[in-house]
Amino acid sequence: MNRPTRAGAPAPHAIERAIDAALEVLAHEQRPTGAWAGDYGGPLFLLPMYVGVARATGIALDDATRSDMTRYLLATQNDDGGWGLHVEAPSYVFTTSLCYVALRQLGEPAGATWAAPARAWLSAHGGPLASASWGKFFLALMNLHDFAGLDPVPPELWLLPRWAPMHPGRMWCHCRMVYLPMSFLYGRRLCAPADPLVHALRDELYAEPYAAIDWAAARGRVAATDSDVAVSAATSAIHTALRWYERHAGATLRRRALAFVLDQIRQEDENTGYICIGPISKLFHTLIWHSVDPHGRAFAAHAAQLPAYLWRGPDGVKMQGYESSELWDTAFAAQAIVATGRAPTRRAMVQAAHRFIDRQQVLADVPDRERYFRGPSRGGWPFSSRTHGWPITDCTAEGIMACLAVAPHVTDPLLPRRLELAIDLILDWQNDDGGWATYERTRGPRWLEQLNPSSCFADIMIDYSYVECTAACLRALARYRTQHPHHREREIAAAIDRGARFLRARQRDDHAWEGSWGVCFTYGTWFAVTGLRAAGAALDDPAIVNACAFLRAHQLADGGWGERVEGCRARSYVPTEHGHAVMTSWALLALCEGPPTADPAIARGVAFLCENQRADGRWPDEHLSGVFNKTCAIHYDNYVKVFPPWALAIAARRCAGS
Ligand code: LAN
Repeated sequence: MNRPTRAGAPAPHAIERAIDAALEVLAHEQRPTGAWAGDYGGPLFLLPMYVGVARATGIALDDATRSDMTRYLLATQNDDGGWGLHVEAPSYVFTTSLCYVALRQLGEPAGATWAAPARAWLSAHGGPLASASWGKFFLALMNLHDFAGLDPVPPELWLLPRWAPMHPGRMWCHCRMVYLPMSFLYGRRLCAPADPLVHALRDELYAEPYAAIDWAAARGRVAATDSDVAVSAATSAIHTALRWYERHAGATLRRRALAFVLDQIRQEDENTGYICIGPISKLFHTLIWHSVDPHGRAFAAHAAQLPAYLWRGPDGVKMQGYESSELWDTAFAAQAIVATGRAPTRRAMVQAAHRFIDRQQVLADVPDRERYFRGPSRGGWPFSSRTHGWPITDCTAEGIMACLAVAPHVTDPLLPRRLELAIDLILDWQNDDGGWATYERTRGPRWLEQLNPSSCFADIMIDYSYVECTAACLRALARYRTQHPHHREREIAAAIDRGARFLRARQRDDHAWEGSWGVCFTYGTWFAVTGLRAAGAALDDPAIVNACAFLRAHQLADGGWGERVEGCRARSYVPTEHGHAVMTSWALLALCEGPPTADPAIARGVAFLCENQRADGRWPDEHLSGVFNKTCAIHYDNYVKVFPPWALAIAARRCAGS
């Protein structure tokens, strides 16, 4: 494996065999629903929160689950004793504190062999008092940190007039849906009872006696390990003002604010079938309903949906970044199968995938949507399932493209009206800068990012236009109009033009595009190149030619491409030692959009993929290729199954000169 490759591409029949073997793997892994699902783990702050919430609410974890969670946490401990923000990251105080607490809550003794190095790492880095703010907040919920040491999150912010630039309704939906329940928990100072384990943990976590800790002095303290994003002077000033407010907050206004927030929470629960938009809000809502009404319907419904977020893998049980990635995975898989030219012989697989995608399209807006700060949903596709229901720009685009790609191969292609709904939503979502954001049009000013209090996640305050989302929407609009030229013809043409201009403006001086949701320049460049080409850029457009040259310059000696997640934070290309099948596939898919001259880089990339495929049709495990908010890597299990056959098929056609 990873031998330097010959100069030429493998023989055509060898490529065909590789594609067949990869499709056999996909066929084997398709679920009866028609979907592909996969491990969506990676971040290490989620499972400990799950364990803590289960304990605080009395949700029992069976023995097998406990031991598999323990196994996962132990397997992800770094050699220095700590835990990273994600499984490949150096240790953070945030996750080390939380993972330590979780292991103890799972029944591990303080004298276990993993525990002393963890405590030593923690105390050498300032202990929990130096954690990123979300870590302190969670410890406070567990009664392991005083609320006096937290930066205030007053629920009254939700009562600001809607036009206020700082109104939470203007924030990126993931940020506001984390701070929404946080403000309730903070407003009520909700925390778990101080049982014997809590007392023991207070002694284990802190250098000084818990009662003697100067919480006020430690406010705003963050270890260097947890400081990816500087907390600005403006944020500190606002925290000071909010602390003053906290001391004077009137009970009536607080009651009103808490009631407002709880109503928002209730509606989000109903809109998402108690899944919630993401893992943190899910856990916080569960805690809240347990405190509001432990015997009520809402808490029971939350408890029932909690395991949906767990993934059981060979490395143990983890909490995923979303309850599933099924729509996203299935939309890509469907497009990949069609791209290989094998849809006619894989009819059942394609038909089932299409049925799944068809069923996940959201067909109605959420009730009373403006009151709940929701945009339109009708016609969109979510990342996981229709039950979750939050539609996303690029998931909608991939949904459209998958449906268009499979249409000639299925008995019941998506109805034209349903495609129109999706296209209308995409048109509605375009930002003034010509780009597309993730879930909503950008609602807040850019300077709001200055108030990001997280210290370990970048770009969380507002929903920005992204290269990938924009490119995906361009591909979908362009592809749609070739097959349905008469629906909103002029608006589509104008949207494509503006989107293409946005992409061109985002090309960097080194001719790459920076990705935000995959690692990193390979991912961004693949999206941008295919988006621009779909928008009408010529094969020899300088933007395309230069981008291809950038990719060629980063091809590794083994013929593959590979980038490390560190490059996302550093905002520069950080190569891996050996090629990666996923990144090699993205690079190949981009290069195949370039000028049609014989390209030895493509031949070598194809050879890399063929040589590294195992006898069972799979490619070996590799570094995580997904990312969010610049710092946290996340695992897309199906990428390594879907992208290599897709890229091989496109590149093989290219090598054959067709
Ligand atoms: C996701 C998952 C899907 C992902 C894509 C659709 C792949 C992307 O193209 C757009 C952004 C999106 C929707 C996305 C955004 C950030 C998410 C929701 C996640 C990476 C999954 C988990 C992450 C979420 C923010 C985790 C919780 C942490 C916070 C900082 C709030």
